[in-house]
Amino acid sequence: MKKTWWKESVIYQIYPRSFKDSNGDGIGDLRGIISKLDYLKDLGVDIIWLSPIYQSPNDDNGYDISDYYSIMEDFGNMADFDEMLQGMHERGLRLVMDLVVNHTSDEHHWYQEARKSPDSPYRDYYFFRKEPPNNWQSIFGGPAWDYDEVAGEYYLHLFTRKQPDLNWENPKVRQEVYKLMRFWLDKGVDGFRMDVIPMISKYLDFPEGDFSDFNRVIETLYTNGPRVHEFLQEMHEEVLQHYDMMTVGEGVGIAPDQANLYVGAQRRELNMIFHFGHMFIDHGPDGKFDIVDFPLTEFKEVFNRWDEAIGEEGWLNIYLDNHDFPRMVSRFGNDEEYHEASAKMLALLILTLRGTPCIYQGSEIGMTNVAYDSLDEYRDVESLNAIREYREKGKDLKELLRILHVQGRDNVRTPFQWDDSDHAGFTEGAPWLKVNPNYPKINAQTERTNPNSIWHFYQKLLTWRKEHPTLIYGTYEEVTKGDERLFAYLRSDKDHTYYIIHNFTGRAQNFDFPDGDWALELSSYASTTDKLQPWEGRVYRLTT
Ligand code: TEU
Ligand code: CA
Repeated sequence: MKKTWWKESVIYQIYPRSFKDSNGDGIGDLRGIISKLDYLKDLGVDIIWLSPIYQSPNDDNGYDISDYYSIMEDFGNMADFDEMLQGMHERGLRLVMDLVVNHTSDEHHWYQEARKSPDSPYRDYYFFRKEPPNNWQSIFGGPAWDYDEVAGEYYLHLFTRKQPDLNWENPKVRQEVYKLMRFWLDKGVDGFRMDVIPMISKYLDFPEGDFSDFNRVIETLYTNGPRVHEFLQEMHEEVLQHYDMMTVGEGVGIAPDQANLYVGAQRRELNMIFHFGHMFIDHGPDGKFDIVDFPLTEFKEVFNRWDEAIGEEGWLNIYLDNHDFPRMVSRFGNDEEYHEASAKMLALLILTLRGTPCIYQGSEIGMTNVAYDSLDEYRDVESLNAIREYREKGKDLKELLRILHVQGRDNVRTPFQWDDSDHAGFTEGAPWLKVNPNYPKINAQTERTNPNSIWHFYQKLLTWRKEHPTLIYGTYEEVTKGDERLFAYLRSDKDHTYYIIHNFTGRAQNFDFPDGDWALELSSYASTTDKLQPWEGRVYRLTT
């Protein structure tokens, strides 16, 4: 397998709005990020993925772009951007930008022009129809076809009404995308995280969807359209191959057996994707707000299945949360009694599975979900749409509040908890989204003072991983199949074999070793016992 920097690196995702505010307006910004570059370097990550910072009316916090060539005013300006990029490069950090090109904002001038007349040269940049051709639903609720008064026609939006889908069939659209990519790459950015990239090619016969299973519709009708690979190969040919860069696709809707069509090294498309196997794992037929239980075995099978499907041909991005999904310690660990233990164990998990890990901001200090006591505190458009829908249909709003405590995207968007001062040291003003009230206990300052903290465990693991290439290129094999308590696997290459074991329960557990002699390499606990302690993770090295 070919060795490259993007396989050996660890990514850290910044959600700029919530990272650090520098000017007291309550909104995180680029100068805030600049002030924290030493923090990131010290932690030991290699690549920063920045959620969108382009000009946007913020219907979906920047995932609705109105100008790809300028910086959102809330975040600063191009000079701040250049300084930030330079500051990263000086520290040996790379920058990956979010590329959101399945849709634009309806305030983008392409859409503004398009809606004016059927004869506009921009009309074909989007999908307009006299009547909705099918029953498609928006991923954020309501119909995916909405009537535009000015256009006098319906237009397609798979996300909010203010996010019209671009028509990639039009070669001009594709050239516009390649052009904006070159603009940022020529500035020196090191890659792109591609938002909903499997959605760019549409089924032009627009088949009806069976919405008794929403995720199924996403997988079969909204993604992996007939020309998606052709488009990505063209993008590779025109742009990607000309730069030393990395690409990671948001792999929504991609099934394991389709993965290498996107990331197989011979395909000349993307370097890696992140899949949704474990993100959709607790979604019932009605989607994410229809929460269902899942056993540990199913969680493990997701990783096994994907690792096997990728094999030696492609590459994966490994993550347990991001700006769209609940906090990993709240969702897959225990954010109460075993907060510290489970946060550390999950850190060990993401840093030892096979693939390029991505740490979402705040995981390194064990930030948790938030449970606002009122629906009025929510800001995310997906939650706001759900609240409106529940109101309209007379459904139980208390129940919705409970659901949002578990699944709402604002769980991960609360301001970063820097210290125990007002608003967690995120801002001098009033934060755009209320800080999690647990900040006096959970914050970066406390974490950095305590040598046994979650933060220091991340720091230690990040160094350790770099020194052990087996963790990067070695094979992966789960060895606790069928076990509902433990998740253990072997990582090996011709030089070394590691046995990595995680206790996914709040009780001490006995465990077995595979054949051979094993020496303890590290534990997520300060000291070990015969049994695995609650939510303990360990690494053993084969010595014979
Ligand atoms: O997400 C796309 C996506 O399909 C899901 O992650 C979706 O947001 C989630 O399941 C809904 O709960 C990307 C971005 O990551 C997200 O923030 C944007 O809102 C979305 O695309 C539209 O650009
Ligand atoms: Ca600000």
